[in-house]
Amino acid sequence: KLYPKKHVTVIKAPFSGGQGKSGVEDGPEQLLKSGLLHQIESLGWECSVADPLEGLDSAKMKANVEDVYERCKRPQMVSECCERIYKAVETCHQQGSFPLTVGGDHSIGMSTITAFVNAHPNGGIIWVDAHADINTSSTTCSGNLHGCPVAFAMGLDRKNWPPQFKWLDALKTLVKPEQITYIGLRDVDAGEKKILRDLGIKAFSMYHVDKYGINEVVRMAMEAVNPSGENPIHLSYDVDGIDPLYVAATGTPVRGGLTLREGLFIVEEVANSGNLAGLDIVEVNPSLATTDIHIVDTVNTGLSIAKCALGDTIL
Ligand code: Z70
Ligand code: MN
Ligand code: MN
Ligand code: MN
Repeated sequence: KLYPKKHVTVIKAPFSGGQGKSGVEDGPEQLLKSGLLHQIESLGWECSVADPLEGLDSAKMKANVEDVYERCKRPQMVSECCERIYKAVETCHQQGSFPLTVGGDHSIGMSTITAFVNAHPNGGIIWVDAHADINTSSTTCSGNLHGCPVAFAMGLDRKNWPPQFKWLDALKTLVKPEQITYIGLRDVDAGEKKILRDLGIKAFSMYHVDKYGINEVVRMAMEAVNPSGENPIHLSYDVDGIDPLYVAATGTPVRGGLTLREGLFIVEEVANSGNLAGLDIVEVNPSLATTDIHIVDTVNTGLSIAKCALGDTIL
């Protein structure tokens, strides 16, 4: 059993430096305010909160126009925050507490998945997202580092990394192409498609969800990253993987996404395998709602993802 102590650490990552819009830094507080901790406890887990970005002046860091390296926007801010988040996730794995990292934008995925593979070198990663987030410092068109965390976690294009990423450069273990797969893709840049093809990274787009059904897609995804069935799995969940009908309050909504049930089934099935070792819930941006219903829908989707990860799903 991975977490016999049934202890969760909610790692708050109120971080927005990986993209331009503001508001995503309010995601963690919004989920906590809506009862995340109470929900976790009512599912029978003990719960504590970590706040690794406490004391940083995020607004000031985000406003620093000098924080640019070639195409990459805010490398200093992203690196500094992501290093702190890495350490918080690392501590969880060392202490046997389930790391539930709540964003914030998806840049922090570079921390959660590298901390995961350093604790579990044979682990597998399932990245649920409309986007592949595998642009390198050279292929990114937007310069937004939340479009790049997978490439950084894999050490791609390392020679062109902004010099700030020393902590990442020093890690013993990085993510290998066969350790990661995707579900929900539908907005992938041309440069990213080439990287996915060249490295042979398995990916299940919305086309595959339609063609095979979500049950078969999750089975294939788990088989891809955990062929023995015995290794831990980390789930990095960008809420924009789910259709904007259910998740409107997010930075880059893309039509034609997972239904709410498909999106939750992924989490239930990985949790049922007994191998779920960590979870990220990212890109909840309450300020991008146009009505209050949008906020309620989006936040409730985040809460449901957490519930499916930590609760028994069998009646
Ligand atoms: C695009 C880029 C992205 C999330 C947008 C978009 C990346 N590929 N990720 N929203 N969550 O800018 O690199
Ligand atoms: Mn662990
Ligand atoms: Mn996305
Ligand atoms: Mn993402």
